[in-house]
Amino acid sequence: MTHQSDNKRWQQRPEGANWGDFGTDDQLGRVNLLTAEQVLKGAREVLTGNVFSLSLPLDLPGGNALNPRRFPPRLSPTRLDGNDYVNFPLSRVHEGLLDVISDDEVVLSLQYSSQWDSLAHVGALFDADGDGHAERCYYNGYRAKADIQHLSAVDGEASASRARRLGIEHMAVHGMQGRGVLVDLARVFGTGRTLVGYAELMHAMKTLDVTVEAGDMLVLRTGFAEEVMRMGGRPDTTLLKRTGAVLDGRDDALLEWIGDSQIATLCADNYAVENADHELDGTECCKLPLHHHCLFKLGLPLAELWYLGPLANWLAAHGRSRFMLTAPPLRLPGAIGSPVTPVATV
Ligand code: UVW
Repeated sequence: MTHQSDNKRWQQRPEGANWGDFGTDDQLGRVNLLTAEQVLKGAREVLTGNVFSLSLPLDLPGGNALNPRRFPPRLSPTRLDGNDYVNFPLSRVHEGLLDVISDDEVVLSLQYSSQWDSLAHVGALFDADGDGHAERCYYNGYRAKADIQHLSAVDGEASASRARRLGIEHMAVHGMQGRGVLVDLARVFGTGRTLVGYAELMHAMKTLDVTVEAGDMLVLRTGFAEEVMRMGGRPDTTLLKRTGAVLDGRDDALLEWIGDSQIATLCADNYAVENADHELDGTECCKLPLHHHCLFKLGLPLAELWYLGPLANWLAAHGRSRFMLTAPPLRLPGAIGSPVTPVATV
């Protein structure tokens, strides 16, 4: 069943989608639920002033083991007139000057390590016009061709991409601050691979006595990033595929709960949040059904590979699950994802 509309961008929206609910031209989706009230709720969780950085070092996991398209950052000096600007003595240019200057740049896969997915990351083929013709669409009916541009390489130039709509900068400008709620799946299920559907998530929340409310930033600790950290840049892919809980994006009840819960964001310490390793049997709509549901249908940003161990251990030791979470991505116009250094204050 679809929602009919005279919306200028789409005539029908996917089943279970919230397109239009935050406005015709909305580009924030569930991030709209990170209101001033949510920030105050987060601030009320600040009782000790202790701060936890939730980022892995951005050159981990190491190599391209988790995703063959993504490589560790490569730092290099900026250059001027043929000179590398690292330990550059200005006396070379102006005699007598004492200054020594270092300055660098980076080539970075934006979703290599601790990261946000913007709403431009995963779309779907969908007949938004209701004319029997499926097109490449993203959240709120934005279209691939006009809105998430891919400029192919011409005349030896590198190809370019630019999200004219739904780019990460919208999340950066909003601030990405609110009340974080941690569900420590590793504490309940251990650090071996466990598929977590609705029943398992509810069991974990009940066991840990965690309540999630509308507007919360849900944070799942599985132990995956801690294993990545232990591997110190030499990831053992076989072991990592057996490490930690992953959400079961094929579980409709789980997807329905994510829809009903009105959480603002879904953050995890693992790769992909959901199980990305299952064999396709030809019956499924999508390779990444949780991404499809969250990013495409609900405008609900996903975060991956956050480093949650120290925070989770501290919260458990103090009988808590809530904290103030501040996690702005880079304000990089047109980017599809972003590295992030989230900060939890307790
Ligand atoms: C993929 O392409 C698998 O993306 P993500 O890092 O969001 O899981």
